[in-house]
Amino acid sequence: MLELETRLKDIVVKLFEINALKFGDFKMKVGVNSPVYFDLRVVVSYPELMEQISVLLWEFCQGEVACDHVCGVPYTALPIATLISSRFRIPMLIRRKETKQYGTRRLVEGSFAPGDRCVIVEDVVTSGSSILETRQDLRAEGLSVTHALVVVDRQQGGAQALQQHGLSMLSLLTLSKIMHILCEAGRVDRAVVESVTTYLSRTQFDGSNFAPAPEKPLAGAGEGRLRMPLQARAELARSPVAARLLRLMARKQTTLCVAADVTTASELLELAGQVGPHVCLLKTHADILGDFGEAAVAGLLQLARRHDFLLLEDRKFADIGHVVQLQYSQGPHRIASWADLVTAHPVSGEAVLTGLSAALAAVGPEVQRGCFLVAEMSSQGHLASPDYLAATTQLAERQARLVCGLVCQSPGLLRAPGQLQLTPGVRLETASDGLGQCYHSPREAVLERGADVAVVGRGVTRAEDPGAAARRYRDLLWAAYLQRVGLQAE
Ligand code: 5BU
Repeated sequence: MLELETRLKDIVVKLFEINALKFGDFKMKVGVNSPVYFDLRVVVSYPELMEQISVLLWEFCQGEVACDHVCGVPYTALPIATLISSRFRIPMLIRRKETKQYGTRRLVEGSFAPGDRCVIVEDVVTSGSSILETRQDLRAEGLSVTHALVVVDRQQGGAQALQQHGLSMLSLLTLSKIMHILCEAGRVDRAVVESVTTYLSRTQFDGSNFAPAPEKPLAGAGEGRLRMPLQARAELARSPVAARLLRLMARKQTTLCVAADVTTASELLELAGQVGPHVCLLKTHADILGDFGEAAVAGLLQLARRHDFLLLEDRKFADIGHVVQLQYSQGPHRIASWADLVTAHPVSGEAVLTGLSAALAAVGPEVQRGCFLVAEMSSQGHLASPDYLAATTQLAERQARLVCGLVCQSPGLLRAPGQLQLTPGVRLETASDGLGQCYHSPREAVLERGADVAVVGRGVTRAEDPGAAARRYRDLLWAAYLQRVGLQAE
C-alpha cells in the first residue's frame, strides 16, 4: 500500500508540474465555475508519465475487475486504454465519437462477441455523462459493461450517477486526495485547498443531469413520455400551447406535421387545404415565400381553423434577445401575430427565450404562443455535442411554460411527458436529398427515434397527390404511435 501511495504522490506532483492540474477560476463544460481544472490531454507529451499512470491504473483495479476488452472514452483516455491494452495484452475496442447518422458505420471498432465484458477507461469524471454515453454504445453492440476505471474522480456525484445506472467506478485519485498530496508537497497552500473543498460542497451533480438514451431503442423507457398516451400527457403540459397541441393530436388522431416548403402564397394555401385534414401542425418558412403577406396569413388562419391544426413557423431564431424580440414581432412577417409556434436555436442560452417573451408581452396575454428549441438537426454532420444537447434539454425543462419541446433525432433527450419531440427528416424514400438531409421512415422516427410529431416535407409536397400522401404518412405514424404506447399490438 505504501508503494501505491508513493507512486500516486509521484504522479500527482508530475501532473502538477506539467500543468495538467490547474488552479484558478475556470468555466466548466457543465456550466459552473470551478477553482480547479484538470486537463490530462497534455500527458500525451510525457510518455513516461503516461505509462506510469496507465500501468498503475490497471494494477490498481486487479482483483476487482474481470474483463475481455478495454475501451477508452475519446479522446484523452484513448492512449491510456491503448497502453493498458498493449502492456497487459487486453484487446482494445474503440467507440466512435461521431454521431450515428453516418449510416451503417459501426459504433464500436474492434473484434468482439456479444456478451464479452468490457471495462471503460476515462481520465477525469465530473458528472459521469461521457462514461454513460460510451456504455450505451457498447451495450448497443451487445457488450457487457459493469465497471469504469478512471484516473481522477472530481467527487461531484459522478460515481453515484454511474452507480444509479448500474456501473461501478474505480478511481485511482480523487480531487480531495490530489489536494492533500499537493498541499503536503508544498505545491498549493491551504487557501486553495479550502476553496476547492468549498466548491465541492456546493457543486454536486445528481444523476438527473444526464438521461442516457435507452440501450435498445425505447425498450424499458417505462412510464415516461414515450409510453404515455397523448391525452394523459396534455394534463402534464406546463405550456398552454403544448397542452392544446397534445389534445388536438389525440382528438384528430394525427402526429403528422407537413413542412410546406413552397415558394408562393397560392401554392401554400392550396397545399394547406389538401393536407389540412391529416395534420396536427403545418410548418412554414415565411421567408421563402416571394409574396408572403396579409392574404397568406388570413388564408392560413382560416384553413387552420377549418381543419383544426396549429401553425409552426420554422424561423429558427438564434440572435440576442433584443433582435429576436424584433424579428418575432416586426418586419414583413410579424410572426408573433399569427404563428402558434416557432423554432429557436438555444445557442445564445436563455436570451433567445427572453427575446420571444418580450415580444409576446407586447402582443398581449390572451395570445397563447409556444416555441420548440432546436437541439439536434437532421443534417448529416450536425455540430450539437452531448453537452449542448444536455444543456438544451435542461433549458427546455426550466422554461416549460414557453418551450413546448425539442426538435431532435434521439429518444433519450426529452423526458418531460408534457413536452413534445418534433422530428424532421422523415420520408418513406430514405435516400438523402444530396444536400445533407438524413431521412428515416415514419416507423423508425416514432419507434426508434422517439418522435412525437414527425415532420414530412418533400415526402408529401413532391407527391403527385399531396393530400393522399399526407393521409398515408398520418396512418403510418399513428399506427407506430399506438404501438409505442401499447394501445394496439403490431
Ligand atoms: P423535407 O423535405 O422532409 O426534407 O423537409 C424537412 C423540413 O424540416 C424543412 O422545412 C426543414 O427546414 C425542416 N428541418 C429539418 O429538415 N431538419 C431540422 O433539423 C430542422 C428542421 Br430543426
